[in-house]
Amino acid sequence: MALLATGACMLVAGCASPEGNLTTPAASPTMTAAPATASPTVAVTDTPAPTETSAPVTETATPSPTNGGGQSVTIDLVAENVAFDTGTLTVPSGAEVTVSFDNRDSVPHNLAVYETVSADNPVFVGEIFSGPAQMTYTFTAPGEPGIYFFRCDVHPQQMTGDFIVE
Ligand SMILES: [Cu+2]
Repeated sequence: MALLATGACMLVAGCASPEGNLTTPAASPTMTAAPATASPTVAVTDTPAPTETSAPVTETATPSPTNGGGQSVTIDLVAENVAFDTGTLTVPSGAEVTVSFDNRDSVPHNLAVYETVSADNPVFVGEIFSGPAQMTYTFTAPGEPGIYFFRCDVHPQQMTGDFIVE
């Protein structure tokens, strides 16, 4: 059907192929029957506009201004065999943090949070106590999001982790 239409197109002036006729009518010498005004206005728009917006979308993670907004979180933390059961503690910024600390060792441990890994600027230093025993720590998370540092002050080499404030 399409072939027939294309053949008929040779005879009809101004007929444009639906596919976009690439054969320039004036160049073909066999098209003597075609009038001189054989549709030179067939706009071959085969230039795909490269409108790919591959720019990285800058995700502006707007931190919700809930600092000190009364958020509270409870974290279970276990110390056993001179190791914490997690290497990461995550809390919302400015939240009231409650840590249920379970020391299952007979040796003393604690939880202490600092601003940096060099144990600068303590955010919170929990009481050191021997187990097996449990203690509940409560403190307020820093208002500024970031990666802080926590450790056991008795075992600053073995018992460390990231204290992440979101
Ligand atoms: Cu310890």
